[in-house]
Amino acid sequence: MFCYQCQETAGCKGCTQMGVCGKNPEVAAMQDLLVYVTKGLSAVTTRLRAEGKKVSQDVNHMATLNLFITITNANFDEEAIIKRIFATLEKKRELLKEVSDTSSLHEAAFWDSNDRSEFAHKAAVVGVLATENEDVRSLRELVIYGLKGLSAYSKHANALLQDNEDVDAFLQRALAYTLDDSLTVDELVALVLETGKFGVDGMALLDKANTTAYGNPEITKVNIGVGTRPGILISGHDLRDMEMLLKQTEGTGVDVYTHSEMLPANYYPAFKKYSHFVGNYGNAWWKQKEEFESFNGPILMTTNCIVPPKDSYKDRIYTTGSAGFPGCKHIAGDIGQEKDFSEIIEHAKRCAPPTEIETGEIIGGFAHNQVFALADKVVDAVKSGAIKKFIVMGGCDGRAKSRNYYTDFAKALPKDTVILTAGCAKFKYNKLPLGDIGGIPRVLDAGQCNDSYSLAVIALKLKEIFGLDDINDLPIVYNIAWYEQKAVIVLLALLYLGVKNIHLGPTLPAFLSPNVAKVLVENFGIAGIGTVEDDLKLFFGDD
Ligand code: FSO
Ligand code: SF4
Repeated sequence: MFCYQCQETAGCKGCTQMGVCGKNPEVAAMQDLLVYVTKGLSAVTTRLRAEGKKVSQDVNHMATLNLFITITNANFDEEAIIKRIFATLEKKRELLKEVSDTSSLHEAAFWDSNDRSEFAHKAAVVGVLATENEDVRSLRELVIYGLKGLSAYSKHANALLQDNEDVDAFLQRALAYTLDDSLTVDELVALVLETGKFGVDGMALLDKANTTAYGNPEITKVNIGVGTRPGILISGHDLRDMEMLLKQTEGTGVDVYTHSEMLPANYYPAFKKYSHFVGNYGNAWWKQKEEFESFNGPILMTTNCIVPPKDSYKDRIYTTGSAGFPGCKHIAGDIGQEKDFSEIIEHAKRCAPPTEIETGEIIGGFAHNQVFALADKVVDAVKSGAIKKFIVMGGCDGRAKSRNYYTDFAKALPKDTVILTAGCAKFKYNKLPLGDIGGIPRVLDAGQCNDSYSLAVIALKLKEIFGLDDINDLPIVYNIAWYEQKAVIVLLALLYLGVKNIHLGPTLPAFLSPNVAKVLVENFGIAGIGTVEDDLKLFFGDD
């Protein structure tokens, strides 16, 4: 196997024996093949569109779910992945018949097999290392990882019956381009930026889907303690699953708690009305081994990040959507269908209530609409000098000890600074007593990693209010933590919006070749992180 798509990749180079995430070589191979057949499908759909033919939403959804399944920590179930490969090949076979001119289509458009014993052999020659030139490989993978993140966000919007054909058409076109040996390095760099553009569109689509369905996030104090009744813990990012779970648990005597990236569900008006929605339990994804144990009840994983479960609680894990783990029950349900969570609810009734691990409250809900409502206050604080700078510290959390940097950095920040965050990175500092500035909390949490879109919208609004020409003239600096491929699309979206000098940590991606890293450094000022002391000097000078 060879996989280097996430920040925790072995030795900052690549996982070759076994994934640090727990992905084994067999699953890695089937994920490589699923990406390859999705590229083939995309080559066919891209040709169909060029011929003026329509591609159905079902096919768009197939492409996005396939990529989503291959995101870090989402799906470890080899059999489920093999089923997706067969379904994709079948769909590709059908669509290929509709293509008038198949000349010059890549081999991936034609590759087919009804025999799963051929899959491992094919997977071995179509993985990441199939591209020999390391710069071309780096750029192709940068695009593919961005597209994986975009697929995840698209899928969540699709679940709320929102689609954007332009985003899907781009996604498939870009994926097909990663097969194309005639593309120059400059063309691939342009494709990277175009991916960022569609990243903005994809996040905007999801923002619209979420806020249309559930209202605008609002300032909320979230309980982090526990109740006395059995509970279900819901993790991942899918708000439609959250809605179905809340509805189906109502009046059953079972409470609902969010975990990790589902925390922001607490900020939505539509979810607040459920009195059995108790609050958030625990921290970021990587602490689940301890926290799932002490939760005592069943856990529903709606997306990544799954840590291979311990036997002691494995029978309490359920997956749905893109998520999967062998031996854990998967709850089916396509877009537009009501999922049946009754088995999880019955399971919860047999369990003890959660063991309390924390008490108190955390505050969040600072997505664009809420921040705009506070705009006068924020602008006054900036004008008066009460707020000197905003630091965007969104992104992901992870196991690496080096990530304690973010806790130390947050603690050491000057008291006249405000952290803007989104994604699970916040768990490194959202329980610190950082206080407020004239009533404005010093950590403003917009929501999930996709709500980084809100941070961009806020930045653009501030630029307008202050009458600036350049987003980089705002008193905002970027010190972002990344882990998996959703963070890649967020990064590409920020680059597309013209944001410069983003610091990315705790390490730079292994998939950036030295030359590609140089392009990012020279054109966008991308940099890694140093020590807290050095970085504070860098960001704040002698202020
Ligand atoms: Fe975190 Fe996992 Fe949301 Fe990621 S829970 S790491 S960037 O899936 O998507 O922030
Ligand atoms: Fe390794 Fe990350 Fe790939 Fe898992 S997703 S195999 S940890 S690079």
